[in-house]
Amino acid sequence: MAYSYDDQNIFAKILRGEIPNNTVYESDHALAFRDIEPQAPTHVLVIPKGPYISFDHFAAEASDAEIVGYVRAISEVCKAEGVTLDAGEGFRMIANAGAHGVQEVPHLHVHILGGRPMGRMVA
Ligand code: DGP
Repeated sequence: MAYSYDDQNIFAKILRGEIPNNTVYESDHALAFRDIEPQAPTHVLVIPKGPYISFDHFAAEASDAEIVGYVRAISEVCKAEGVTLDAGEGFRMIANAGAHGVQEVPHLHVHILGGRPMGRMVA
């Protein structure tokens, strides 16, 4: 692997319970908590529990159980927040990666944003 996981990143510390967080969902493979700087009425970060920096690392190295568990966790959070197409008005998922993606925390996380109409995507 060209990149090595930094186990001192803030989300690793949250996973170890060293930093408090506003948890909304937890399973064997994933943890979800509210973003500290919310950009929308719903702004939840969903992270896998394993040491993955980005989606490409996760897809290449995680077990099938971890991948299914992570996807289901994202779905459960959307349902619990009432933003699914069945229960609400929809949402946006964003996963930033690396320097060009402007990833601040080097542990894979999906942002779930909802509760208001999003702007059009612009780079
Ligand atoms: P990104 O650019 O995708 O890496 O965004 C990282 C997000 O993490 C950003 O929206 C702010 C959030 N964040 C950073 N530090 C903390 C923290 O200590 N707790 C929580 N809940 N969120 C954090």
